[in-house]
Amino acid sequence: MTSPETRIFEALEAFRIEIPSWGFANTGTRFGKFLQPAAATTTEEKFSDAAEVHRATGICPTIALHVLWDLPNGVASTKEIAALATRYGVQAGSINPNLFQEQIYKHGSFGNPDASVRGHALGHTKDSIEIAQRLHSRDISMWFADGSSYPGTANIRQRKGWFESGLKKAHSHLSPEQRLLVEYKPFEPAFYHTDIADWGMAMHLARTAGPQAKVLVDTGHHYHSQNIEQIVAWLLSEQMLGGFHFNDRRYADDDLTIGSIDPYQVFRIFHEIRYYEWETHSHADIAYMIDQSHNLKGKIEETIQTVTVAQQLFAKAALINHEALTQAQERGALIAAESLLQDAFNTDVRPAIQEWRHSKGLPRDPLKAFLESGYLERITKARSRRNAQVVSSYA
Ligand code: RM4
Ligand code: MN
Ligand code: MN
Repeated sequence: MTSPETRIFEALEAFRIEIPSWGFANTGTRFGKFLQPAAATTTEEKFSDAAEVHRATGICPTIALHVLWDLPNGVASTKEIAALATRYGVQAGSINPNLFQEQIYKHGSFGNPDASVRGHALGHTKDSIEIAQRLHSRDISMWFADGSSYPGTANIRQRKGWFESGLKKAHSHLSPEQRLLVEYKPFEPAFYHTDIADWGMAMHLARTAGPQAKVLVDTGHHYHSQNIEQIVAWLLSEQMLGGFHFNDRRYADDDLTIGSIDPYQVFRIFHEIRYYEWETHSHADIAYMIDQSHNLKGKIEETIQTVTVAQQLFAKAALINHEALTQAQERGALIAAESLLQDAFNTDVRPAIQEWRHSKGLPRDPLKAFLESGYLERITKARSRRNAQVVSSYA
């Protein structure tokens, strides 16, 4: 077994995490928004903020984009995005079609009973695939708000069929290196049934769509006490895990900071991935992404905090001795097996991570470096007037 520090260094070399453009914008709850003077209101500002996170941490080279919010002119916006990527040194990451915001989607998108709405949704998905192609971005992330809120109001089987054929059509537009990620969520905004409610439904639809479709696990999209790492282990074993949207939750889809409520869970997820890789001598091709919106905390600071916590939990999982774990599991040595996880989780990996950062020419303390850079003061001054004018009411 190599030294803990070497294991951490090796793990960190490979660990990159994508941050969402919407984490820098003014967002809120369904009751209203609390505006922040430094929030980003343009795509350029989002790229600029993401670049600061990457400068401080060194592990966020890509930014997830939401088509309607970041590319308002669709395919025609790609030139502008490509220029921003060059200017700020952050590449476009996953492309997220928006199939929930427009009025026509009141009764769904791919599952809408109206064929013309389903056609419109597919057209937007095709455009999103083209946007991704032009930006050399691999993953198209499909999240659907589709569902119904009252029993008897939707034909669940018929909608399943529409999803099967819609996703199959979408898949046929992918170029060979692209992937279609299918995200699931048990409820919200629909409160009776959601068309893709869990990982089994997402996996079925991904398999039906074609070989380049995989499942996206958003950690906030589960019922209470669901064993997410078991879902992860099963998806890995089925070669169907495409990526993650990390966030934490206490009650529903709260989009709280990763690890702020249950860091051990994120650690257990990372452990399942690393255990799989060790056992299969393979690299699990997984997109690690953050899906959080920061309503109350400062957005850039919060994103740096998130990335730092993710890195720590990943490093902790790298400390588990897989040989010893396998032997303990085979012997039925329960306490020995469990202790291997607990000891790794309880190790303070922060000094080793600081050393790794230093070896890469990165600041040892990313948040401190950011706060000392003067960037926050500059953007607060430059953006506060515009942010004060944003309409923020719920109704
Ligand atoms: C959803 C889901 C999606 C995200 C939207 C905005 O709850 O997590 O991934 O795109 O929110
Ligand atoms: Mn998500
Ligand atoms: Mn969500």
